[in-house]
Amino acid sequence: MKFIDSIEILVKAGRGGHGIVSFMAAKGRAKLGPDGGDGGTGGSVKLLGTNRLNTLSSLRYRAIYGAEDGVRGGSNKCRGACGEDLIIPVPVGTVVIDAVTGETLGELLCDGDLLQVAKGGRHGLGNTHWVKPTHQAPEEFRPGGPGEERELKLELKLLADVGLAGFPNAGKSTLLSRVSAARPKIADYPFTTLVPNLGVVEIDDGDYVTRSVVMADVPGLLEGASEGRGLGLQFLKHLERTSLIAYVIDAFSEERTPIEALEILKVELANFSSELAGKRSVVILNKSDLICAQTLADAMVPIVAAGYEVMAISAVSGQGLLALKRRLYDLVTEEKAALAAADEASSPMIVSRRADHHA
Ligand SMILES: Nc1nc2c(ncn2[C@@H]2O[C@H](COP(=O)(O)OP(=O)(O)OP(=O)(O)O)[C@@H](O)[C@H]2O)c(=O)[nH]1
Ligand SMILES: [Mg+2]
Repeated sequence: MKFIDSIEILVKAGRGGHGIVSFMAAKGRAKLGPDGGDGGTGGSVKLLGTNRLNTLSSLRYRAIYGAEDGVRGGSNKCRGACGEDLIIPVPVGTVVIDAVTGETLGELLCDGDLLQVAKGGRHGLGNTHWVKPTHQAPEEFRPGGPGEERELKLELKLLADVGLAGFPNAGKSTLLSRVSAARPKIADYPFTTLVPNLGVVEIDDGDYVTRSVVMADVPGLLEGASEGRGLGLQFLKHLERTSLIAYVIDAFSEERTPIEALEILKVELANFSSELAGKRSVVILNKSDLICAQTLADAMVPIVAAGYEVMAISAVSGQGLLALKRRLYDLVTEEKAALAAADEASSPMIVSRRADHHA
């Protein structure tokens, strides 16, 4: 499932510092010789690819990203300081496009990749550069050049981190719409969702870098989906690359108890792919606003006994959503780290002679 996260920003490099016109002064004599220093180069704006971000949402809070100007030169041939570059972290996979010309400027493919998107203004020159035998007191200088300015469109293809699996009407789309800016169709009948929806869930705990996970809401599953009931299992392929499966269960359902619902869902997932069913998962008991605390607690007991982590929420009232978002973020982060470590462990390594001998 492709979903494009995109954002437009204006980047402005710093202007170069001006060169100056200045002369050494000595007592009694006005001008000894030119000593106007050069200005400093303006700071450039660069994008830095990082694995620490997975969406562009942290860039949403500012429209203009400007680097520092260079400082003007001083007398005594003092060179002005260069403006500092502005480095903007973006997720790996970000494509950078000039919003005016439509030209693709580059793509940040690896952690640590740097792409300059606005070049700092060139530095000015002091009047010392114009001195000649016939021109001992030059008044010329070169001002600092303007920094480049560009409107950028950044685009990122998102992959879902958390996949919602559940019966029709369990509240999957309601949940996605409450925790993200996605606006899937919601209605009180089964199979409201016919195509998958993705949303970026931000976990804003006041940090500078906004943490987020990408959530996928797919059409509901029925018992027997693997035999083609309902919409079948075709949509589950969108959950294959997620780090985490969240089973969304209607705690108020009269048709089946939450543990029964969970078991059926698990069987259907396993029929589709054992890898999918074996993924790390959590259980979300939704519609907790419709049942009393005791019934809710009783419903959780067999789920916990079956080895699942379970969280109760109400996608409508908002109860439990903050805790859920934080937990999903932690779990996704853990799973991603575990996957990265497993990748590393499966790369070729040297086996010791002793281990060989015993094997
Ligand atoms: N009271 C209550 N109603 C809810 C809650 N969450 C969802 N609903 C209602 O349940 C109905 C189904 O919600 P959806 O979000 O469309 O369910 P879904 O799981 O996406 O359904 P499908 O797309 O058909 O698979 C709607 O009428 C929602 O308003 C909740 O926490 N409390
Ligand atoms: Mg839906």
